[in-house]
Amino acid sequence: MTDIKNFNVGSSTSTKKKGKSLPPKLIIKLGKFVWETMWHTMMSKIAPRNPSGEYIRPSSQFRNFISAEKGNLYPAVAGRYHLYVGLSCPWAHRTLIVRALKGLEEVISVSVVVPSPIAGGWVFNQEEEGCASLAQLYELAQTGYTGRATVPVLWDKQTKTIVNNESAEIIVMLNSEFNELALNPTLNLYPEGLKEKIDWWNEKIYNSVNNGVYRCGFAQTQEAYNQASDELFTTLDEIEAALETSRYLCGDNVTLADVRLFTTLFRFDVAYYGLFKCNRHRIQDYPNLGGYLSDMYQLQSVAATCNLESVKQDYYGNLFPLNPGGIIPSGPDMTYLLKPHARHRVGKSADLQV
Ligand SMILES: N[C@@H](CCC(=O)N[C@@H](CS)C(=O)NCC(=O)O)C(=O)O
Repeated sequence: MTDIKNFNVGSSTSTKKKGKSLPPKLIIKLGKFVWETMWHTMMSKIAPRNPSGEYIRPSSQFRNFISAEKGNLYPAVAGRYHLYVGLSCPWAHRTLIVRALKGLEEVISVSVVVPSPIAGGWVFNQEEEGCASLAQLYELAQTGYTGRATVPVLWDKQTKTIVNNESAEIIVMLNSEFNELALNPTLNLYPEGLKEKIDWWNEKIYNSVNNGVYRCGFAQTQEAYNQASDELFTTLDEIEAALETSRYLCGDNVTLADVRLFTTLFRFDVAYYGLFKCNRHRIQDYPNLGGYLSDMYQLQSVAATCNLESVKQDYYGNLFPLNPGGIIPSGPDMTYLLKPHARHRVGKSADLQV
């Protein structure tokens, strides 16, 4: 606790200019009022809320599809499409993983954007399409665009527009539409026979885990936080139980449901546990979830898409209202990601196993 006397705000020990300084109680009251007002104003900019203080994520606005079928408006061809991603972003990370697993590195190019506290959004390291920031790229795609300039963006270099900016849809396209060009065309992360189960997990995990951690971190009332935190840890318990007998969410092979869960789990102990107050348990404290996270991390080419330093820097360094001092924590120790995980005991070796 800070010693209020050090501020010389008119405590009884102060001998200077009696009557000119404010009493400590008033200073605290005033400071609290100003900070709370500012905090809610800033939070409403980064995190839209409903009247109960719950975080409401805006929906993505570009929803076109690339198709393997010739003659389509956006045909699957090599070299035409580009992905814009931020390394700290869990949604963008999904697209990098599916691109890597399918072997599409030579087919779809990538640029990494970085957060700029000055610009208040993502910017490019060097100009792209004549733009300095992602917001300008959105404007180029749609004049007068008023939504958020989010990553990932699937960009069409030919028509200079955004095909799609919804990660859940981009990964479906990358999985199925580029098989004629992919190095790993037989890998199917969304097989027909498992679609129902994958969709079931996706819906549950999106609300309470993927978006759930944001609902905790961006909650603006205690009730909204309590609700989000309860839902988050109830679902994590449910996943922990399912992973007792199943190597991955839907059996022995990795699916899109695992990719979507993984990018949140990977950031959990590093960012969400502390900054977003998701601190009932760490992922490494769950025997099955902890092992599952290491298992996914160690899959061929997944680790190369992961960047813990960017996660830490971007979350702690750029979400000012949640961390006004901007101090980046030194921990936690994440070496467990590289350790043997013993997940083989619950399922035979998967098709992606190294
Ligand atoms: N629904 C989108 C969400 C993407 C998203 O929220 N991305 C964040 C980064 S983690 C972003 O770019 N935020 C910038 C902003 O809101 O201004 C998806 O899954 O693709």
